[in-house]
Amino acid sequence: MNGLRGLEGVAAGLVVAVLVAACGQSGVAPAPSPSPASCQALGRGTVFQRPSQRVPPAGQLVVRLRPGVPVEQAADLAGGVGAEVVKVRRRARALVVRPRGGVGLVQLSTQLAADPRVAGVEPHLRVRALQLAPDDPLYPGQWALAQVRAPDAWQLTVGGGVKVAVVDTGISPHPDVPRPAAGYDFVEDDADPTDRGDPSFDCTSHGTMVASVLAALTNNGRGMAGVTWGGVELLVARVLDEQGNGSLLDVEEALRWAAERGARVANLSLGTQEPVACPDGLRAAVREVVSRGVLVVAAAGNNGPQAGTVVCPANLTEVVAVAATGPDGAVAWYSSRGSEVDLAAPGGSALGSCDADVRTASPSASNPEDYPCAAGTSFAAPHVSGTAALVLSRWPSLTPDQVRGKLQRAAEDIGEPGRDRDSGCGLLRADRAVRGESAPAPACPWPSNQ
Ligand SMILES: [Ca+2]
Ligand SMILES: [Ca+2]
Ligand SMILES: [Ca+2]
Repeated sequence: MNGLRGLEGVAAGLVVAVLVAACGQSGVAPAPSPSPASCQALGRGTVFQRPSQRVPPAGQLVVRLRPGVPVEQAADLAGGVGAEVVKVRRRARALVVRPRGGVGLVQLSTQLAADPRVAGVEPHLRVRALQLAPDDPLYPGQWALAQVRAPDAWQLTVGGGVKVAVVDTGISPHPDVPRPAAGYDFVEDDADPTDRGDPSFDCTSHGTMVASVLAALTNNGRGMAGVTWGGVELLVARVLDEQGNGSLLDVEEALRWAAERGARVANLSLGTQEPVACPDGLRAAVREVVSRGVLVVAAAGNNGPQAGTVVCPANLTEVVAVAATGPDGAVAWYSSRGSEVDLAAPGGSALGSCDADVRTASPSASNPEDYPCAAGTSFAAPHVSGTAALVLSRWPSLTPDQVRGKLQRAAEDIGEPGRDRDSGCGLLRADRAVRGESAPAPACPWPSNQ
């Protein structure tokens, strides 16, 4: 029995839980509290919207025809040099072409310019709406996006196409959150990762909240904005139950599942209750998926402010451990501290107001389109995961260590000068990261796992 008790003790320490410090008010007055059973039917049949694709197509040329050359010759002209016609513009007497079958753009341009029918060849320049900010009504209050300079990063990319795994409580349908590209439920061992919601929090879904910070549909005139504008492909692994409890073995399994599906980033807004050492099996799984191209990002924990409080899996060297900041840009009181902290990102002050906490999207029992505000390192991690996806959308061939190095060098040194136990390499700077720039005086000048 003693041996069993001892094992139970170990097992209890390795149960993972969501890292919410506080889950505060939403923007909408709640309806009378329903029974937990009513949570299960919430949000079904919701119509999802995707934002228009804003990533410009690369590698196209505009070909201007000489006077008298009929535009009907477009296909013949392009086909003769291994290109295909994307579109023809009669009034401009021009066509847009792209290379086919491995022909380089420079070579194609040279060949086209040599054709006697061609007056000139030029790059296909793109224009964009000159808006200053997305039109989502809650966006002006989202201090977290401003703190990491996401709007400047969005001038370059909104993260199209990168696969990001959200390993969490699953996901619930919400009109401002993209539908997952793939999912699996490791709690119930089925293919449906739907989160039925936590009755103790008005049936809100932790996984949906985390996914919304990372990927809320943006500039859709609705609700909130997310770091990647909904442009990423979400791989949803449900490893935590409605109350946010789960097993580290399922996390291990989910990481490999995500790697098999081509995830480039895995977000783990979860951890052990206490700052225990991770089991060797989890470490091996993390090393394996990192070697397969997955950057693993985890919430540092809400066990601050003493040093040595970073929980598993964030305390693994191979994992990017994320501390939480409040709207003042300083590390929040609850955020776990220790040498394992790598970066700090907005997680809120846990003061129970949307001014101090992080805006999220999640259906609740009282409102299928709720936007609750919450605090915790759970909400700091997806800011880093989302920014990593933005970086990968620009440079898809980067390894996880290279992405991590870019994020760490770009970070703003906060707190004590240099790398410190509260913020690691400092506050996330999405703008510098997607430009490939280092901070003027980075706390972590080199990619560092130490
Ligand atoms: Ca299920
Ligand atoms: Ca939105
Ligand atoms: Ca510092």
